[in-house]
Amino acid sequence: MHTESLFKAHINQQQLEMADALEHTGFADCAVLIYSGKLHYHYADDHAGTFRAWGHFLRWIPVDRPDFFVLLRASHKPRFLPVLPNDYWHDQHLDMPDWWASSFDIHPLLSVSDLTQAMRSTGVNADRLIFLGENEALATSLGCAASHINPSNLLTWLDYQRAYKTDYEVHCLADANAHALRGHQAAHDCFQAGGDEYDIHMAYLQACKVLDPELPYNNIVALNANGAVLHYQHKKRYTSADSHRPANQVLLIDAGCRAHSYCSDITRTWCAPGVNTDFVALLAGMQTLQLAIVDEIRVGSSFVELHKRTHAKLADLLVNSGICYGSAEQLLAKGITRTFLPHGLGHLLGLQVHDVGGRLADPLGNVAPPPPEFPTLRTTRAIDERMVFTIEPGIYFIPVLLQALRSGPDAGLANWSLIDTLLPLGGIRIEDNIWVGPHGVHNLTRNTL
Ligand SMILES: [Mn+2]
Repeated sequence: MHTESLFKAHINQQQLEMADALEHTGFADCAVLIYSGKLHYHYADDHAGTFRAWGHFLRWIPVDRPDFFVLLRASHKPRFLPVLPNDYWHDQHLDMPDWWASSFDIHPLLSVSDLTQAMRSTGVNADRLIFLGENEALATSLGCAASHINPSNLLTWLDYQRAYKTDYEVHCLADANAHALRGHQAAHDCFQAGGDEYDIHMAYLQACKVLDPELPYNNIVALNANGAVLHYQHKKRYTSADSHRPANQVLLIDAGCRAHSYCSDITRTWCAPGVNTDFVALLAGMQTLQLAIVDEIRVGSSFVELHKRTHAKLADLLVNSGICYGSAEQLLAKGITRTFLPHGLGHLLGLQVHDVGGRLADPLGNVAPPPPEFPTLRTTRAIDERMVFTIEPGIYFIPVLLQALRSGPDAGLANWSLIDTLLPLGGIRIEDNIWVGPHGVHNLTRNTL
């Protein structure tokens, strides 16, 4: 289907969902003004940090810019109020292609202070106006009561619903995957050619034709032992004068892209030729495990159960690869798999890379906490049609966690000589983005729509 018709259907669906949300949260028939957000300047400076619009704004307007508003009223076309100042320091031009702009009534403003007048001309009564977004002072100046500024029950309801993607959103998420895969291919090639973390990161950006601030998150580009740092943040670079540069053995790269603000989140692990054969076999084992977990996804099954199944399979892998002794049951019972996989199996994915509502049991705000032994699991939702989430199992050799195992009562269950060989190689993670569609589970990272 054409993007314009997908987008129109998306906006129609958003209007129905907003009316439903207002009805259920005690705000029936209220108008809603959603603010994209403002720039945050550094202290005593005219430079601002990287801007990221509110997720609930981006679900309506696919442009990530500050000081934009969207006004939603029952039986009215949504109104888009972008502030486009007369500014000769920055380019304030806004491209508004028909495919999305035709879904809105567009009323540009010259300044945020023009909003009051613009709202007055809509005839919306301030008593019946809800404001969503930062800048509560602005909401107050429009006459909104405190109870109508970011009402938590409404935000929770919208957070919960955001897990259900429209066809337009899935289309964007698929594009974000295709886009990122070009970067992953270039990163792989740069790694095999001997590039350092900086070179690999730049190869990724260039292949995707993006700038750093446009990424959905800070790329994790980890060579060798750095792969065991779960959110490794550096891009280590060497000059030709550095004589102690280690050879590339393993690359763990966790990198995504955005398409109309929808994110992809993909991790691949690559070995250079000649890497320790136990590690190469472990990588093959993890690739098989990851695809097997994807195969187990069913509508109605619990993400928590899937996470537990991952640990059961990891226990088998630890035994079969000779990293641990004893039985898989024993490793699970003693929590030893958590030493090697301390993060959750995955998370909801959408306008934010760790999308909202992952632990909500229902739209009313009841929370489903993760099991106490898995506190880092980001989603506990029952898997449902229209959801998109990541599946990202891994196995890591993390010194601080291994030290605890080595000095504890279960040290005898681990093959320390093998672990010491694998420690300099960091770890493995394989991450794909999964859509639970009407015709079954679809891997957006491995298959085009
Ligand atoms: Mn992820």
